[in-house]
Amino acid sequence: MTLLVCVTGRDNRKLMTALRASLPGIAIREWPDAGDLAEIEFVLAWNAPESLWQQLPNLKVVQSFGAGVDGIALSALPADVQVCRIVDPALADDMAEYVLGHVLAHKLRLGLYYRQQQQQLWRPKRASGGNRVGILGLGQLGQVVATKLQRNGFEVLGWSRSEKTIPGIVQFWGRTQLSEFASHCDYLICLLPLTAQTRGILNKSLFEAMPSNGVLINVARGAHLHEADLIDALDTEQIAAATLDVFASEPLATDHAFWHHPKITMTPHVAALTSLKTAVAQIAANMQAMQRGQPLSHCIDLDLGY
Ligand code: NDP
Ligand code: OXD
Repeated sequence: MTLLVCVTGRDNRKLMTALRASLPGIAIREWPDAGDLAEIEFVLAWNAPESLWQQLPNLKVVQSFGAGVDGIALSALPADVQVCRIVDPALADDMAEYVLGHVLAHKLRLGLYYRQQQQQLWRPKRASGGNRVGILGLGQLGQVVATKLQRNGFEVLGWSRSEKTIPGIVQFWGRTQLSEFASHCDYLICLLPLTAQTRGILNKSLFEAMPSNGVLINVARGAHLHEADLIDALDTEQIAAATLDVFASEPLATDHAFWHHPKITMTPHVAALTSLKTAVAQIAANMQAMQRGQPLSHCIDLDLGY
């Protein structure tokens, strides 16, 4: 039984050491040095090449090295393969802190005062009055973010795929309720998984539905956002500002228009970083569960794509 690590775009030395310590006796290889592909049953993946999946005749499990699974070409996987992801309460707490911090930064106009300080300008203004925060996606992360915002005095609205009732949250669901939901959001947080249904969802029609004081915070995936529509919505004052942690292409190209846009605040995909310790514990537990023929943890629904 062999585990293949195909985690691209990062230095994997600590990850490989931690996996070997947690899974003694298991052969662990790092892509592209995959050895005999017929021996590989379990792949730990992050932005793995799509061509990999058809080369593994005995693949049983693909484990994402993060909360999202969009870096795994689900449609290229054989039908009986299970796909799992990392679910970590500490990751959700980090996300909640990030979102609260950025909502408050906009509410208190911190960006404006940082810029005014550079110019030695003294122009006091009352904090923005908007208090309604809408969260697209009320899953593992969205629900923790919602609770944190409620505890800090915000009115929280949520939008999800299926109908649900969460105490204290004004709930909307399905495409038909999306515009109505957006019309009530002073702050709109995207915490959706990236799927065929959610790609490009942050677009002109959504921005048109939002109030003109509305602020977009995208912490999900860059491909949720139609970039030109955002710039247009900001330039025509359809919405007021945006905070972006994720981008269609990362790192963001140095000549991208977002870098210097006065109404855009950016961070380099740091809203909630996967903890190596938690991730390795979950990967090892799933690898061992597979060996024993037991159920795996945090598997996604392949039909839904999340
Ligand atoms: P979950 O799978 O737990 O939750 C997904 C939520 O989105 C659910 O509420 C689901 O609805 C809703 N949803 C999915 N599809 C649709 C749809 N078509 N229409 C409406 N609602 C939909 O995901 P997590 O909360 O764990 O993570 C969300 C995303 O956050 C990840 O996929 C990843 O992209 C991103 N992320 C970003 C990080 C960062 O650092 N920036 C760090 C970690 C994750 P329902 O409840 O009805 O099923
Ligand atoms: C994740 C991420 O999905 O870091 O875990 O974006």
